[in-house]
Amino acid sequence: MDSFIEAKQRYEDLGVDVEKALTLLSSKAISIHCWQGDDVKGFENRGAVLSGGIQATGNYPGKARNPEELMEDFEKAISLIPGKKRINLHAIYAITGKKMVERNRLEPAFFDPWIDFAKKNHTGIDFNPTFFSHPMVKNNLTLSSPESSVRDYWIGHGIICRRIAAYIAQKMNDSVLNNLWIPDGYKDIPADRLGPRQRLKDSLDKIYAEKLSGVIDCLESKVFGIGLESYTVGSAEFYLSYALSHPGIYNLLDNGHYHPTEVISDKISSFLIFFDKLPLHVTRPVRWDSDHVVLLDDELKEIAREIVRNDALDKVLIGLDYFDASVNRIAAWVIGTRNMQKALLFALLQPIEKMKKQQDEYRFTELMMLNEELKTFPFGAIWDEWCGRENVPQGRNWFKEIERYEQDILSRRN
Ligand code: RNT
Ligand code: ZN
Repeated sequence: MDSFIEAKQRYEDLGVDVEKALTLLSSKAISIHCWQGDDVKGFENRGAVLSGGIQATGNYPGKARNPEELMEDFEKAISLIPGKKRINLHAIYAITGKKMVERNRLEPAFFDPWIDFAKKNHTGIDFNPTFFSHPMVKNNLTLSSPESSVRDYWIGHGIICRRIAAYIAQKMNDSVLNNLWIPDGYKDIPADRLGPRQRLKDSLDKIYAEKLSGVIDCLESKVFGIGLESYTVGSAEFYLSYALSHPGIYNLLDNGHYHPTEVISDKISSFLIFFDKLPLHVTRPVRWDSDHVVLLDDELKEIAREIVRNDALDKVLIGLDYFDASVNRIAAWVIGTRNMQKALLFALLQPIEKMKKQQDEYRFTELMMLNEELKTFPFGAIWDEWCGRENVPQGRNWFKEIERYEQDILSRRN
């Protein structure tokens, strides 16, 4: 018997509608971050190194060196990933030709090649201003700097990036998530915690003053960065409070931005009660915010279960955020994105109503049993079927394409 039919029967015996699960999975877009392709370097060519307390470690050969190579690599990755996709851009990926353009002078047209790329590949686009890897980041400070010239520079960048996002939204006839993350913080115990946060609030008010259509604004908090271990201006409480007091601005959860034993799966339901959208950065922190490639681990499955069982596939905007330079970068995209989708499928194949009922009727033993049995259900056969229907390689067959691409294209770069 066909292994899909057999697997489907097992799930249907539990009351799970497998066809409905596959339809829902096909309709959920994952926003794939362009910065995995070149270790968060971008195209500015100002010789700046990655700053802001984040780090891409490793030196796997063949990284993309220019827009053409990054797009070529991205296209390869996209061809091996099933389902709906969005591409997530950062301002430093502006295509300015040979011109060196200041971040507060970026023009929407610098993103036209990306718009063409997205249309050709049938993806959406998301956007991020870049507040790091730049000489105007003074002492790791941007929007909260005590120097008004520094703040003004970055406010200008924030304003222009929202306009770029609005331009992309209009050209794509789709909304664009515009996520703001700043590195601002201190290595050692600050003498003043309030001042920087007050200045950040004032800067944000200026950035968000303009009403724009098509842009979904969000703010990303953090607990610490490398070299910024003692204090982060844009903390979880700061941005949550800002978002709650500014309708239309959302709080993004990056699962690498909390204490090591703190998980975001438990936070999702609370956000869903108070916000109509919840953007995520899905990553894998290993001991710190290391941004390892997303694996199909327990927390990823729990995040997916929270999204699915709370009927929040439309509300939770899933974006990925990792940058591993120690492995084939295209494979990193494919593995991480497919894992996010596997986790969603795993969640979609759970008899949710049955399990909620078990909880409400205090049948905890039965719930524990079912949860454990589901772990060894024939999930792989359903996954392979979906990949086949989506016209991408099944199982590990996609890796042959990576090997060929590495040999034909990546090995020629140095
Ligand atoms: C940094 C944040 C942020 C960046 C990207 C490149 O800790 O997670 O989202 O990773 O903007
Ligand atoms: Zn992030």
